Amino acid sequence: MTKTAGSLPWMVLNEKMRKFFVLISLIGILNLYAEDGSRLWLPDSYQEQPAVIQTKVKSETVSIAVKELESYWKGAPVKLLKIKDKTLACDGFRIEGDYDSQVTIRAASDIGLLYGAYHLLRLQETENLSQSFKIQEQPAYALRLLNHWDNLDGTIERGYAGYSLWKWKELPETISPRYEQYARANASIGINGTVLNNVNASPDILKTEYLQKVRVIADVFRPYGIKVYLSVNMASPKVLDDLADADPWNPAVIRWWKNKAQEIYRLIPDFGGFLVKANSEGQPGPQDYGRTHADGANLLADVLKPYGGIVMWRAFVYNPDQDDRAKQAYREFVHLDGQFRDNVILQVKNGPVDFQPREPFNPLFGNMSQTPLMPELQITQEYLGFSNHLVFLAPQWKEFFDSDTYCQGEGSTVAQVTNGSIFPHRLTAIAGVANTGEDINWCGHPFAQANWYAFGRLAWDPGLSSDRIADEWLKQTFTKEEAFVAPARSIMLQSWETAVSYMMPLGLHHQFAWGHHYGPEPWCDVPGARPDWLPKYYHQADEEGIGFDRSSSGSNAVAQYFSPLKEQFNSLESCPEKYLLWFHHVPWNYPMKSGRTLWDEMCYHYDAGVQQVREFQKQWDKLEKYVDPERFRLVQSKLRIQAKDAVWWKDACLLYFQTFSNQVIPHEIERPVHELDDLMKIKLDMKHHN
Ligand code: BDP
Repeated sequence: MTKTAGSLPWMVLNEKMRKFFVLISLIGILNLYAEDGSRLWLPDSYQEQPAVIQTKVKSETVSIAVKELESYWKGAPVKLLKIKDKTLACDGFRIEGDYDSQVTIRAASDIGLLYGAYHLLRLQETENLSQSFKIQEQPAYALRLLNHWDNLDGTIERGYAGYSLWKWKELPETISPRYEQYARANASIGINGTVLNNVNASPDILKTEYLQKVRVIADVFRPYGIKVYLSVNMASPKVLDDLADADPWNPAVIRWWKNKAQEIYRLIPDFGGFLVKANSEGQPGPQDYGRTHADGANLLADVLKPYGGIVMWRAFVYNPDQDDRAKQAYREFVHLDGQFRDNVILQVKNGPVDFQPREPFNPLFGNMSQTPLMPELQITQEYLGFSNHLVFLAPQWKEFFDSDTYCQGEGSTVAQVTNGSIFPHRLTAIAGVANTGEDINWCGHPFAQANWYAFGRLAWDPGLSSDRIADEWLKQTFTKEEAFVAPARSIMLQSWETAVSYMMPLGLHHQFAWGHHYGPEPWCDVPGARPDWLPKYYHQADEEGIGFDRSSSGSNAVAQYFSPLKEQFNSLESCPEKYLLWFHHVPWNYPMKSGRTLWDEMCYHYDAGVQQVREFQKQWDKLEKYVDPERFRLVQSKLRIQAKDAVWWKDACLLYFQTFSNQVIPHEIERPVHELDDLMKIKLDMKHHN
């Protein structure tokens, strides 16, 4: 549009026309400005004539619902009704009506009305709403949380979108406008809680000075239905107030936490609770004093209980002296089942190792019937190309939610064992490690926003398909034009498998460069390093073959799964190929289902990954006319990085593993363009990412 106006010969235009075109150009510029990605998926086209919205409910939350609908709803008058209805418990809502005559949103709570309003706007942007409609929605998990790994100095552990959104130095006096924008974005997808600080928690967060800052953030978030939680360091009483120890059984320690809880709730009456990483990767914890995880969690649970707070105790634990890191969480936690207070929930990463490109589900799911478990997913792409690679994570999370644990026979999926339907726990929750930062577009890569969006939507309803989520996100974020949406959606839906192929196909895992986890370093050897932090520990490549033997003849991690899964994973023949090298050490010449040998199959996977990224580039370039130049170019240049990185991954892994397999790379596939020696010299300077 601006191009046409700009290319007209100015000299021939009269004054009126000139003004008109100046105006059009300005609108064009403003539009472009608006497409810096800061808008996220939220509606932006204000209407001159506000929609008619009726309600008798008076609250800040409902005022937001009214304002959003007045500004963006283009259909018939909307009524917001608060009703008593058991089928609408929690945050649910019902929407009935007709786009052209009358729409009614009913909910049992104010936040339910706000969620209903956002849902209605989402439908307007993504569906054809001319018919009458009736929708009822209820979230699967009661608590839907983001975890920020943000440090108090403004850096973010594993953050790839700039510094933290939380401006600790400016608070409590200065309130960044982004706090409210953040709350609005989260509320629009049903997220209702946020842990503000890193799980590797600084004790300082519990100082009065910081709590006053936290209070200000909590005040901004409250009308959007978002509760604030904090990560706490178990050594806090010792570090902050010189107590002799931090033993959870020490009465002075108990008193300290009691007083702290009281102070917090005086400032923030609806404070959500604590998230704890204890006795993991060097963090202090109850085991330092011979106590168990349950002792530590229960201490905190007891002090939070009178105020309705909860404890999210992480099960991410492993020690270098164990034979298999993947087994440890199960070993440390299953025997504690039944020992936790009812306001404790265990937060468990989706897989048994650590957010790898692909992992089987963590066997703790389904194995602790007396204790609520909450899945922890990683939205930030620590192990998937940071904010450089386009990787849509909904398919990864769907694979996890839909995995059958068999804990109560067939059909006991991870989603069902965690959402309260198989084990009827009152407390149900889910967390995602956030990918936001102060970058103007929030997440670094324009498509990384889709992962924030997908997390919220799946936390609300894990039954939604990846396809539907991609479709919704694209239509709201870019355009509804099918000629754009269909190919862009297809890129998104393939992108995770693609990344798995060029990084770690067939169950390979943790082949990352030391520390920052960006590129490949399967050869990595750091003198004195913990063995379980080195790729060799995981790939176990030798002249015979490759892969970690977790079968009954190896570490026997398979035994932690229910039958028939354990038998299926245990046998080389029945183990799904996508997990093959996770569970087995497989000979290079092992015949795969395709008829190729394992070595050839690996080569084909790496190559397919590279070819797919090239295909994404071609597809994206064809979409130029549908996308504003700013986002188009940013995605284009990120895809170039991704294509280069994919070749880097392929060459590094194949050339290195070839030194064991001693076999040729099949002649049909693209030849390496690097020398292994050169790749082995690469040392990225990634200080900020560590
Ligand atoms: C690993 C990250 C590390 C985190 C840790 C955790 O590399 O930065 O602190 O997980 O979740 O994935 O505690």
